[in-house]
Amino acid sequence: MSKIRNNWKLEEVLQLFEKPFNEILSQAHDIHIDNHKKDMVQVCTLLSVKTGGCPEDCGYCSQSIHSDEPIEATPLMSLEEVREKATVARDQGSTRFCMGAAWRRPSNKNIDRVIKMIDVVHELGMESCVTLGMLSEDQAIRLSKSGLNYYNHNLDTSREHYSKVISTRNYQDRLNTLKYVRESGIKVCSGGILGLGESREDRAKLLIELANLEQHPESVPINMLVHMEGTRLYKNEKVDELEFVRTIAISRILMPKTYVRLSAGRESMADSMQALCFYAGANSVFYGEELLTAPNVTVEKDRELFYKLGMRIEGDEDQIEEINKRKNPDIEKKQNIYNLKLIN
Ligand code: SAM
Ligand code: DTB
Ligand code: SF4
Repeated sequence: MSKIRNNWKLEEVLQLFEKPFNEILSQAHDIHIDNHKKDMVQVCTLLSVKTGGCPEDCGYCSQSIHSDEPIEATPLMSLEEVREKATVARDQGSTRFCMGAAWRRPSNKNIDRVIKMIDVVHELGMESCVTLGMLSEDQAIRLSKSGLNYYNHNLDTSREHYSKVISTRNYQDRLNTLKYVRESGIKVCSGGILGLGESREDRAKLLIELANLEQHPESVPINMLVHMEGTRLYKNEKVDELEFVRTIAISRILMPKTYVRLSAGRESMADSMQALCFYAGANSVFYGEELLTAPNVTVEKDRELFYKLGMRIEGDEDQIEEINKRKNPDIEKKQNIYNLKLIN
C-alpha cells in the first residue's frame, strides 16, 4: 500500500513533472490499482440550483456579473424541480448529486433551503455534495448536521497565480472554508482548473497545497478550462493534452486514496485522451448532459466509452446486466446497453 504523505516539496513534484510520460503514467497506474478497485468509475451529476448574478470576479466563470456576457441570473430553484432533476440523475446511474450555487457566500436563510434539497438527494439514495462559495464555521456545522456528504470548494490554482484569476477574495479565504468543512466532519472536495494561464510550477504548487493539507481531500476535481464567451480568460491558450494527463497522474501519485475527478472539459476531449486519464488514475467524472452552465458529454456517449474501456460505474446495479451482455456483444445488444437506463 502506498504511503500517505503530507510533506511534498516543490523540487520533488517538479521532478515528477519532468519524468518521461510513460514512466509517470505507469507509476501512477500502479498506485491507482494498489488503492482502488480497477476499472471503476464514480459518476456524479451536477445541478446549478442558483445560476448567475455572482459578485465574485473569477476570470473563467460565465456566472460572474463581471463577465462581458454574464449569464442571466435565476432565483434559487424550487424543491420540486430539484427532486425532478435528482430523480433523473439517480435513474441514469448517478450515485452522487452535486448542487452548485453562484454565491460569494450563502445567507443563513439559503442554507436552510439548501438543507431541504440535501434531504431530497438522500431520500433518493444518493450521496450529496454542494458548492455554495465561502462558508462560516457555523454554516459548515449546520450542513454537517444535515448529513451532507461532500463540500466542493476549489483552490483552482497556486497561491501565487490566484490574484491573476480572481481579485474579490484571496487564497486564505478559500483555505479557511476548507478548514471549517473538514472540522465539521463533511468530506472535502477540492481541486483546480488547468488553462488559467498558469505555469507548470503553478500546477505543481496547486497539487502540493492539496496534498499537504492535514488530511487529503477525499475528492479532487481536475477541470480543463471551458472557454466561456465574455469571460476574461476566454481567449486563453489551450493546455497541452499530455500535460493535462500528466497532471492527473501526479495528482494520483500525491494523493493515492483520493477520488481524482476528470471534471469540466471532457466534452472536447477525445476518447483516447480520457482513456489515458483513467489509466493515469482518474476514477470519477461528472455525468449528465450539463455541468453548471456548460454542456457535458451525453450519458449515451459516456456509457459507450465505459463499455469500450471495460469500465464499470460504481454502485450501478445494471452493470451486472451489462457485463453479461458484453459476453455476446452484437450491435443491437450494444445499442440496448448504451440506452439501458434511458429507455426505462
Ligand atoms: N460559487 C461557488 C464557488 O466558486 O466555489 C460554487 C460554484 S463554482 C462555478 C465551482 C467551480 O467550478 C469553480 O471553483 C471552478 O473551479 C469551476 N469552474 C467554473 N467555471 C469553470 C470553467 N469555465 N471551466 C472549468 N471550471 C470551471
Ligand atoms: C468542479 O470542480 N467543477 C464543477 C463543479 N466542481 C461544481 C463545475 C464545472 C463548471 C464548468 C463550467 C460551467 O458549467 O459553467
Ligand atoms: Fe461566482 Fe463560483 Fe463563478 Fe466564481 S466560480 S464567479 S464564485 S459562481
